[in-house]
Amino acid sequence: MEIIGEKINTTIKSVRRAVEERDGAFIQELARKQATAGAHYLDVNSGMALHPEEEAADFDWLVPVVQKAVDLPLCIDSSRRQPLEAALKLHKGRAMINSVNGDQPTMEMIFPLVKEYRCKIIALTSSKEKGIPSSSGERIKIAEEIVKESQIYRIPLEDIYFDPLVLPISTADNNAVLFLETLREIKQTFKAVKTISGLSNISFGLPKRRLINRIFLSLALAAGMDAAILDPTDNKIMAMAQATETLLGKDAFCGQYLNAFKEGRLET
Ligand code: THG
Repeated sequence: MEIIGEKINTTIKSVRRAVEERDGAFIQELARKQATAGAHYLDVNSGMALHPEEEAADFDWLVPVVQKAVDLPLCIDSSRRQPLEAALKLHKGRAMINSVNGDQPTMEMIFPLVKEYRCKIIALTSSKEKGIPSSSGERIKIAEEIVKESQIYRIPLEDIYFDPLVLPISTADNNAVLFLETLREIKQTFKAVKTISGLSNISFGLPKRRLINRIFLSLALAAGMDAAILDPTDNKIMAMAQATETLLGKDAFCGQYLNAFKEGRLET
């Protein structure tokens, strides 16, 4: 499983302050902690900036600050052109963009950037017109439109990470099942594409959210999910992820599991 560390996100108050005050040490500490914990990408979000120019200026500062601290590619969390271009110009390695959806103007803006900068791209199965459809069939239809448009630019299918979108289980009993069904159908329909999720919306409105999030991660991995946006400094979720991958036959001779044990990464 590929892990995208979620913690450099201005929806978190302490991070918002650090970005506003240009507190590089704080951001670099968050970056190092997530890298040490096993993140493969770091999500970088400055979505609290109201104006695109402001968000672009934040990325001008954030991208080099983070990449000076850790040798990891970033997941640029924006859907606006100016901030994305600012971030991609400074980024070292192959970035991921978070995200495109099924809106035609958004696709026509994002896919040329994906092509030019050889990015990976997270694609949400939603659109302005349809919102987040309540059936997996309608979500697959949006995914089909995204795949079709992406092929105009010859984006390799394995660089597209579909996010089937999680709605809280507290608002409809079927929301987790709907997510898992959509994920399986996307993998069956498009074969080479990847799947990803932020997971934590599932537990919104319930107590002991991390309990729900951890079990949901295991279920999603069993359904074939390739990547997750999560807090890699949460030892319990990382231990669960490792045990699940081993159980799913993705760990020859339990080597990674035993290694994680030796390094003390299974202590919860
Ligand atoms: N899919 C995609 N992108 C996403 C999501 C997704 N980006 C945003 C989100 N979901 C994933 N990122 C985060 C980042 C931070 C936190 C949760 C998800 C977080 N939340 C604190 C909490 O839950 O306790 C509250 C914030 C705070 O401390 O103020 O840390 O699904 N493509």
